[in-house]
Amino acid sequence: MSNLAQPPLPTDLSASIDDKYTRHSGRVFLTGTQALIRLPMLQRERDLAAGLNTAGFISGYRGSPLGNLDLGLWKAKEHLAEHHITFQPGLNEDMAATAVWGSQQVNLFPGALYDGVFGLWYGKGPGVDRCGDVFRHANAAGSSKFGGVLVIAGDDHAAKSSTLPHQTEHFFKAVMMPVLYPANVQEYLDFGLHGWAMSRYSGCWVAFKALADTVETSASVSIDIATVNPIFPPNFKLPPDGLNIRWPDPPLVQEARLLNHKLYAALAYCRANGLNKLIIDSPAPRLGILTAGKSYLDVRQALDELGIDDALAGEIGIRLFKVGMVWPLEPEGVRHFAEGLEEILVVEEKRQLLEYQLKEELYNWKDDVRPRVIGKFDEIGEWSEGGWLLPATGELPVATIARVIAERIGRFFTSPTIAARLALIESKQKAALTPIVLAERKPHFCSGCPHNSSTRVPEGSRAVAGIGCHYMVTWMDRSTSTFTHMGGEGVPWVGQAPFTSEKHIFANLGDGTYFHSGILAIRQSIAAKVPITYKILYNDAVAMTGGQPVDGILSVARITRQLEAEGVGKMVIVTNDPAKYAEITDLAPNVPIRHRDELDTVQRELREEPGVTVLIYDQVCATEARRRRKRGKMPAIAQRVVINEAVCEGCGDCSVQSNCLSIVPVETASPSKAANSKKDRIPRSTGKIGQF
Ligand SMILES: Cc1ncc(C[n+]2csc(CCOP(=O)(O)OP(=O)(O)O)c2C)c(N)n1
Repeated sequence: MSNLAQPPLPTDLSASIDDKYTRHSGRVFLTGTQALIRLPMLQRERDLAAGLNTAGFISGYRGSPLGNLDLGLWKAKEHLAEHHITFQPGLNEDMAATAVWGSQQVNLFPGALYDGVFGLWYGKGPGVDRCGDVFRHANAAGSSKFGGVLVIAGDDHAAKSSTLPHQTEHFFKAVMMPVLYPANVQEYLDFGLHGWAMSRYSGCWVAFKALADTVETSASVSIDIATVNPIFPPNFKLPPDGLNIRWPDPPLVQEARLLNHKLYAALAYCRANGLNKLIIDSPAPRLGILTAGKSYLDVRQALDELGIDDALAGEIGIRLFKVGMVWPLEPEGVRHFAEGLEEILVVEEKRQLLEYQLKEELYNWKDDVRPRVIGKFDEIGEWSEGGWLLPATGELPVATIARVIAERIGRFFTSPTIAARLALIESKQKAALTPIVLAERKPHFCSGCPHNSSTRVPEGSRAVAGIGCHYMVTWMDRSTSTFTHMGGEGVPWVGQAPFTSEKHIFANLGDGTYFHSGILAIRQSIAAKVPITYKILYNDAVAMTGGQPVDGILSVARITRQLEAEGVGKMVIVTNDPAKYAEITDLAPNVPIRHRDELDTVQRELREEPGVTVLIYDQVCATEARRRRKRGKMPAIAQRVVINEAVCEGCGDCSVQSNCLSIVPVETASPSKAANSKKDRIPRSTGKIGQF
């Protein structure tokens, strides 16, 4: 599909599941996530081969599309240990980045056991946003000579699994961190190794964009460490004291080093190693297409669907340039690419990053070389709603890219084939926009999920949501609206309470989020003395991202003691299993334990209390419970409720009460109450209710 170098075919055809981490040459089958796990092992192998005794340090925080990375790293524990790689997840992204910063300081002090420690940070877009302060400081401080830092940012352009779409390149530009954007799994390995080499050479931390579309794909890739051979630019003059981390290091000196040298060193590295490259050239070039990452693949697909192969592209006058380092944009390569072109179409997802940089590189360059640059807008630059050429919202469909390419080449080249292909693409796009199945399948709590019960609020009250599976309550008829980012739960109330006649609200807060940062939100509410009840939904798992444990020690008892020390008012534990508390002796004093059947009463009591109160809802995540039972770590369910079809009148109340999707309506010969009722709820229900 592309001109990217293809790895050689294997000669040894034996295979095992562990090959991905143990093979030293040839090809292995990897997902993007597995490539990120193998990558530090390859780095250590490369270093050893170069006579360096290095170690690796990985830290970060989970979140899609990097939700499974920590699970994979835990599974690969032995392989990582063999390669002297330590994985220590952060309590949150910021703490993780700070720990990675530390990995670059190892060789500043006596006692270092290694020549250097290469660091790897990971997190999803909102986690990157959270790290502004630490990234700015740590990038200015720099990498160590035989360490280097790679910052893996998981982006979700279409908010498929996020509360907002995100694109992190602009953030990295703000903290002046060079950004690599791999297009496929092979480039995860190649750019990853280049990233560390560039980081060591330039002293910068190096960002690495991992999009769901690439990190969640798999491919057969080459893991030969010899395929990537970093070249340190021979003609680039480094300052005598180098660019790496040191101490002491005054702020203005750091700023000057970064702006005067480090970023230029990164550009020189990019140039010397051909990270940006011309993929298709033409003897008589007219239209250039500049693109990167996923968009590069989309451009290739668009050309393919238009029936334009590389040879025809050259004949038509198309030049295609693929950018590997999207910020800062290396000028020599793009100027060379631009020379002789009439027009350049920049194809990139979301808000423009390459387009502005390209214009900057060309504007004052040569009076006679000034190709038109279009991308998000055409040359008329209509800044009006609907004026976009390649829209920045949502995802950029291949059909849109194909249409724009066809239109732009249509000015000097037409062919019946392209016209026919375009018509086909457009009709397919139209058909895709008209769904055949109109039913929407909204995500819902799992059957047996404690949030089915815990997220109810008593009549007359309302709740606010937070990040986690429980966020889905905002889609249900449960008086719960608005939410915050992870760790801000309930705090908007601090800015509302003084200005409203409303007396009290409930705020939902998952235990994973409490541990990540949410305890600070509670502290803020205590400081502001607002009347609020935090419902800490203790399901003993970071459920939404795959059921990971919190990254340290947490228990209901610990939470009660922490919050008592913070100064909260009344606390109550509500649980499906009060009996287990007979053995728990380390709760904070005066914390009653109530059965979940009393949830409504408890909430009515707490909303009358002054200040910040806390309800800890203790019931294990249903999916986690299923896993534990399967592994023999939790007793089997002793009691089940069965709905007998023969006596069920089909009132539908079991569905309403349990909120459980596993209760399936069954049509029987006898009439159902619900079908006759005004509400016309569910015709007839039957099913097993486990633990809901
Ligand atoms: C800053 C940030 N980091 C990571 C995420 C990804 N994320 C979404 S939900 C979630 C888990 C929340 O767990 P918990 O609070 O225990 O709630 P549960 O899913 O168990 O209901 C995470 C880590 C995010 N949204 N924001």
